[in-house]
Amino acid sequence: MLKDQDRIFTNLYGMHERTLAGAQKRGHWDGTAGLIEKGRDWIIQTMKDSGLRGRGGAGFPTGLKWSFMPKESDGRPAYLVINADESEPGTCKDREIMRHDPHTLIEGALIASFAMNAHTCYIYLRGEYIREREALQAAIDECYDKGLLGKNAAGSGWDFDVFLHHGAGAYICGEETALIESLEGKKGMPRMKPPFPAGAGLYGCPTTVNNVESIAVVPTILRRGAEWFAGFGRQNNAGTKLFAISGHVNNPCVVEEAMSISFEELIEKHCGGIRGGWDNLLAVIPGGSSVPCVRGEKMRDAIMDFDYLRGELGSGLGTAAVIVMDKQTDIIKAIWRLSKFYKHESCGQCTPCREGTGWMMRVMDRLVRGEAELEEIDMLWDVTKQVEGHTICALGDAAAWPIQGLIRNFREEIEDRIKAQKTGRVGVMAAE
Ligand code: L3W
Ligand code: SF4
Repeated sequence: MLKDQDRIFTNLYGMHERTLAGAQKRGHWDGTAGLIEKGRDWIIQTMKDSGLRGRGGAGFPTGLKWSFMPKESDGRPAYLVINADESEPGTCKDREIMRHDPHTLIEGALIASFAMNAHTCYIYLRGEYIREREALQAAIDECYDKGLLGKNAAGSGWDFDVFLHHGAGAYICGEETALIESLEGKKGMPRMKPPFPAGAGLYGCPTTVNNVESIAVVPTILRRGAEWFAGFGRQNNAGTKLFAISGHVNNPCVVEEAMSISFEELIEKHCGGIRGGWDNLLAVIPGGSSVPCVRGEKMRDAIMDFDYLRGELGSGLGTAAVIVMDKQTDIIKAIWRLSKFYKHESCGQCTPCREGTGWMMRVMDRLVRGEAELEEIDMLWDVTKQVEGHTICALGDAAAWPIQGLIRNFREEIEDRIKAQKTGRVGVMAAE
């Protein structure tokens, strides 16, 4: 279990003051100008050496991403955009940072922006995050008052401004290019990549979009050293990580732990175990709704990191939103509910996603009722394969993968329901 002194987020539960004075007592904004003085190359190299991989779902190496930004300005301004649109079902970790530890994020934004030659940072907040906006804005105002933002921010010689931008509740605006479109005042529709935002992002300028947690950990990594951070977790899966555990555990929570902790330890140490005991565990979605579910038996010894969950279990760490389902769950209905979500959130600009999400949801609807033919299971699998990898953004994949996980892991349950329906043995709950 991670020791208290190794936690980056020291106020996750709001037990301490979230004000500037409180944050400074906990070590934030300590020697910020000194870190900046060490220069861009040092900052980016330290981030690379730390092994930090993006905390928004894709796990792309943060230092490498920063290095894609032009070293010298070509006349265009550069931007840092912080993705605080946290909308992935099950995911509520960035919310805790913004509510209780907003200064970690603002200090990180200054350092990261300096490293990428950006004088401006936009924080794009999910529409429903009202309290988080208030907490962040209060922290930003305090920083301007004390000279930590604005001209010569924190005495670093770097002029730096931060603006909050509130979304309007569309999941797709968490996709980085849809977010950029929305920030520009347009409808939030993903762009084709390449070009990647580092080449042409906000207003056609070099832009890096990073998740809240990715930026909030930066000051501590630089203060404590790349080696310290890289010392947690397994190779290629470094650091500490926020896990948001929900569902059928005795104590759902958001907790910072070492990457690569075992699932069993995570649940036993922080969540008081599975509701009804381990024998009652049916399934787990280990990384937010976009990754495939895994059968409970396979999860107990699972290692909670990018490579294990993807390589060994065909799932993923995603946003590290761990959704636990016990044997009282109708797993077919649970995945149908996700299908409904993705159909609703598809922006509709590419055919496989616009049409495919509707198709998948309608077949899922019949599987929930058992009112389908057995062959339709394979047909549904084929449809997911037609969608996966054939769309502009990852929402298409995200709609396909949960269904693939269901068919891979719970085929027998789907078949049993269809057979039971045919023999009139079951009145199955309707998908509403
Ligand atoms: C320059 C290259 N930049 C990649 C950058 C790219 C992006 C990052 C990762 O989707 C996933 C998705 C969701 N030159 C580059 C380059 N980049 N190659 O690296 O890119 P990518 O394409 O791997 O992922 P993505 O499009 O950012 C994110 C999954 O995360 N997810 C997340 C859901 C929701 C939330 C939330 O609510 N906060 O994050 C969960 O699994 O499905 O697969 O910046 O520009 N050659
Ligand atoms: Fe829009 Fe879906 Fe295409 Fe993404 S995959 S661009 S959400 S239609």
